[in-house]
Amino acid sequence: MESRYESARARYEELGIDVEKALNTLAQVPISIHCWQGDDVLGFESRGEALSGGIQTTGNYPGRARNFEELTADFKKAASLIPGKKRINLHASYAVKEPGDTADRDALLPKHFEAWVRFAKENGFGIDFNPTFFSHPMVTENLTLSSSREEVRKFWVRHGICCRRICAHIAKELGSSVLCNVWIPDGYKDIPADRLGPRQRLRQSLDEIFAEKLEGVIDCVESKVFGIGMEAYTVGSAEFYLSYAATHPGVYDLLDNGHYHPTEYISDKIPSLLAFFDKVPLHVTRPVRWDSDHVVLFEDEIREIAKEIVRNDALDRVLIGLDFFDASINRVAAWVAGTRNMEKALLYALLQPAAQMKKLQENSQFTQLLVLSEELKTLPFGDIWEHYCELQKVPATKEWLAEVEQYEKDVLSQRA
Ligand code: RNT
Ligand code: ZN
Repeated sequence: MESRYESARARYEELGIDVEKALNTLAQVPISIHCWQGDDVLGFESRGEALSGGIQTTGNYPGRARNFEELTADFKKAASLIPGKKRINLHASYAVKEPGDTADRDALLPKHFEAWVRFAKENGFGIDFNPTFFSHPMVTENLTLSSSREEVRKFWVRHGICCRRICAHIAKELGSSVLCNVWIPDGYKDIPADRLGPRQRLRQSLDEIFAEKLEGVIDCVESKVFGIGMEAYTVGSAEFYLSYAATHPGVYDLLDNGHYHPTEYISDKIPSLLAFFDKVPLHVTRPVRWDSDHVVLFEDEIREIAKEIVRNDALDRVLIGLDFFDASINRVAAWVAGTRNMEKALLYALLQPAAQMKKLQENSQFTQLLVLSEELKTLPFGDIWEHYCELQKVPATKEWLAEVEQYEKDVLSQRA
């Protein structure tokens, strides 16, 4: 193995690529792993409600985590098979409440996330956060912050406000900023009579939510092209949120690569935003037809996204988070596969002769650029990746799956 790594390294070094530096850089990049892959986005509220809000998990694979203990155990198992630095991305619906605590979404407090903070501290994870504007009876006709019913709108504004305070608290506890991402499902199935009104109300609601200045909270808003069942109109569209972020310093525009028209790519949007914003948060996922949330694979667009982050020297400005949920396969394996693929894509990007390629473009040497780009695709990348995994003390190859299968046998299959 060592010799395969050495010979692969030599191939990259012929192109002027510093492989050791790439490995060291990658080891410092945090990936924010979404907690919701572990339980089909259901959360701990157990009001017997199904997932709603234009998002859907398909499948009924056995062994879903049903509570904090199970979800954190599964997350830890997954994390042990993934190289690199990790953060855990939470949703407000994963509040951990004492029996009898009836605090609704608009009354959540830092104490409801103490268990998560402890878990993060014990394992050296950072935390990111999402208010949960779906799967709740106060989502009326698929509307939250844009509702014309003032009691509904106000309820969700209060939810946003208490979530930001929770984020500030977590940030202080961990000594690391918390990304607070607002995504709402609001939209209409068919052609609306009024497209502007809901957007004006959403703007007003966001202003109310973000009014309080808080230390350690990085606010962002996430657009979408359409939700399932809300095909005609989405209040929080790309233009809406980009305009909002551009006019509200401290609020960032989160790009989810499952949320655009199929010929639009966020790999091209990242550098556009980098020209104007100091931070660009991401939800990396894989869209397939109408679904926006398949497990991330090591495919072209993921590599292109990673390339834009690395080549623009933006590893500390682009906040990489994942967002997929698959209930048709082993959920722990889905976490591991998707996150390892993000890591892989970053490594792949770090192993490109970026300066040389930029030069070729600037000198209009497009033939050379094309040939070099193709050459890179067949270099012995796998040997470097396996070496990185070994350095990180995680399985280098698909042998990680055997560990997940064992875990399934010992733990997941015991869940009734
Ligand atoms: C939905 C958005 C949103 C959710 C999570 C659960 O389309 O992508 O980010 O997936 O908040
Ligand atoms: Zn998302």
